[in-house]
Amino acid sequence: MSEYDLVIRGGTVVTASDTLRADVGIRDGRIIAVAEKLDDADRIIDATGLLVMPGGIDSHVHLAQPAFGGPAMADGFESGTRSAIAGGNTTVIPFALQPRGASLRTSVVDYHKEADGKSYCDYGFHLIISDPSPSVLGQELPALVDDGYSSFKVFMTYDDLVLNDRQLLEVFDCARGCGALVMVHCEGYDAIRFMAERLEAAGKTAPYYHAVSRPQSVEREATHRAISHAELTDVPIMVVHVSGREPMEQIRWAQQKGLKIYAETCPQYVALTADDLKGLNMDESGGKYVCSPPPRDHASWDAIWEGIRTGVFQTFSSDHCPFFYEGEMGKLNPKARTSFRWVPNGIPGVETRLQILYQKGVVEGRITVNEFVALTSTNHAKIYGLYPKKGSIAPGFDADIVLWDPNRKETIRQELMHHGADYTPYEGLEVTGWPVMTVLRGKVVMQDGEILGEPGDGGFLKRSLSPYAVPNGAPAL
Ligand code: DUC
Ligand code: ZN
Ligand code: ZN
Repeated sequence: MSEYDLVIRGGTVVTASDTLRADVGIRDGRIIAVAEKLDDADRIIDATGLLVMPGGIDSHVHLAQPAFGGPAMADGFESGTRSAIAGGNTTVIPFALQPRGASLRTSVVDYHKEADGKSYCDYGFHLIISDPSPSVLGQELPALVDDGYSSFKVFMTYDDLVLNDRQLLEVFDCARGCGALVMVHCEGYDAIRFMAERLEAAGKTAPYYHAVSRPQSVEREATHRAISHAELTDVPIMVVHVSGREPMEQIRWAQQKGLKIYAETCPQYVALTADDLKGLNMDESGGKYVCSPPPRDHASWDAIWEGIRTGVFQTFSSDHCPFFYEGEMGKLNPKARTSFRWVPNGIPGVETRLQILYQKGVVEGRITVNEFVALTSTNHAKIYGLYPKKGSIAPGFDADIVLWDPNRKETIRQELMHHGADYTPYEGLEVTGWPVMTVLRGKVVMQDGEILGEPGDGGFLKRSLSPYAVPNGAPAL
């Protein structure tokens, strides 16, 4: 019997802290050696000229989420995780959503039925709390956190999901008590409703007005409010999908005060702008880019880079939330053509996240390759209770690895994608740097764009409490 099942030989190993020429030895799905030269393996993969990095962990994706009567998502677990591994990811964390009035536990059980046996990569679940009733906060949520669902998301907008300030405070307080990390969607419900109704009354219904209806001030105000509530309850929070300078500055201000406020940004906030929503002459094609918060402008891209470079942002996630463009279920469906308000809200991106950050960050000289690994993998593992199992290349970690060709030039195109959607919002974007192999716990699941893995290769991850969720220390109320 060989010492290793697999040796990845001759590559450059990149972690969040180091870049080194080393071989990686794998046995039983785990890394057991990182050394100058390893032999004695059942299989040797030649990684000469390639970067050997921890597989991407995308801690913000939406798969098979209930549609509330609207169009269904373009990805369930099978196609969504197929797309994830094609893009160099080995773990995703989608959301088990509690519909109002439903039990949280039942929502989780139902979501497992969507996922189990279908996933090409490993997965955990965040929870979405839409109905923080006394039984949810008193019993269900603490029990689920204990069971490995150690983070949840709350919304400050959307009819079906919005929590009022009192509810936010109750949820934050509960998170503090059970050690969970709260992710917050920061956009103000009333301001958006006000704007949307005004715009519609003026006949401004094209997709572009989606962006006009939720400007940065709406995001800034909600971000500040969430931070204030987090300060009051002394609970760390993660502000997700931050789109530009105004919310970024609120977060930086809070961090400089010593509050544990973390932040995530996404490819759409460095690669798309609100002008993309104009489509051709303000027609419906702009619907392809409708997501929330909306993409902003080039000055906002600069602000996001400032936040990435200075450490305001810890994670770079896709917020993959795929809908079709064409057809009855798509962004062009008849109801969606009547107003931006009804355009399915979200864009695909799990397969292109790494390439976009590598191009715009590493190739264009804004971040180091080590920062790239931190932003796409290591920090996700640390923040969401998966470390030291996932997120690095060192003895003891799962052998979740992406082999990256730093010289490969590609143009992002729908025909390269493995997702269920019928378009990519990044069509035509030229990048240098591409994932050429994905290894999940020692198994090669993607090579040169070909999917070699199978549904069911991925397993559910019970996550630990996040060390990032530990409060600053004020006595509990
Ligand atoms: N928030 C998300 O995180 N994803 C899609 C839509 C939204 O509002
Ligand atoms: Zn959101
Ligand atoms: Zn999202």
